[in-house]
Amino acid sequence: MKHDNQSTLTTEQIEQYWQDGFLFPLSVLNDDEVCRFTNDLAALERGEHPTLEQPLTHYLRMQSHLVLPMAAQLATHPRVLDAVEPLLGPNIMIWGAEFFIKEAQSTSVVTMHQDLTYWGFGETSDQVTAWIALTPSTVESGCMDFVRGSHKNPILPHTDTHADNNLLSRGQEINVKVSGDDRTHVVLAPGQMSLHHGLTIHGSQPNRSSERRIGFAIRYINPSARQATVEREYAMLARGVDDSDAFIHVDAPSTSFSDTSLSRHAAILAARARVLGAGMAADRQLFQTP
Ligand SMILES: O=C(O)CCC(=O)C(=O)O
Repeated sequence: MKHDNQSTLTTEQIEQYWQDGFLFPLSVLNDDEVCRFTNDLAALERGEHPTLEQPLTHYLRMQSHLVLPMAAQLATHPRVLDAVEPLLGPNIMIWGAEFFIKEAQSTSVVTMHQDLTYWGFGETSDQVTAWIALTPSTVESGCMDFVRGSHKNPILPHTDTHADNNLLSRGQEINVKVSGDDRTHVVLAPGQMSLHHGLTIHGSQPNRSSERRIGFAIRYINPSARQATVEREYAMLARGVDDSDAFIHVDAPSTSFSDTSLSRHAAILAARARVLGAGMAADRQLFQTP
């Protein structure tokens, strides 16, 4: 499918984002790029990578841009950053990047939640998530659902479910009933993306289609974001400068799973687990389930 690539947001789109807490669809990758990134992922899944200490999904699901050049390339893609810049300003950092893969006919879900609940940044607008579809993201394949205007709420109470089929780190679910009418289905074609605010209530349903649903989520922050739980936070500078001294900058990897990038990934994950796991029951782990 062909799309016209759009590199910046219009005034109406920017207003829409602040009004709704999300914006979509934005076309960011052309067909060749979608093909290249899905082929790169398929090669990794066929085992075309060095021997790893953890299963591949461990690296795909958490901080993939630290160990995979293809993930860093997606996260620093100029057309993605051009859409983020009007929301965050000229200085943009990557705080996290993860693949959300739902196999065909699978029960995997993402329960309704607000991202900022577990990020340690408080209720800031100095962050935005870009979610890029690499395969069709439809109601049938379990696209994301957003609750319009819900980013105007504070962080609301959540419950950890640690449910087997939940793709979130703690299986977290907001303690608010969200009816079908409240859900805006985020239907995206391959190469399109959505943007959402970290207070926007969102989640997704199982994939009932015969195709995999592959999304790549990038968590962007600007240098004004402040991590409450650690003194200096790790981040990768994607555009502009960071003069804040509040971040330890990490470079994009030049090869997949180099020894240096793997040890940095492990160190950052250990630091991040203290943030993401704050307040969690002591006998539980993040991503406890496969
Ligand atoms: O991929 C999904 O279905 C949900 C992703 C999500 O919750 C997020 O990117 O914040």
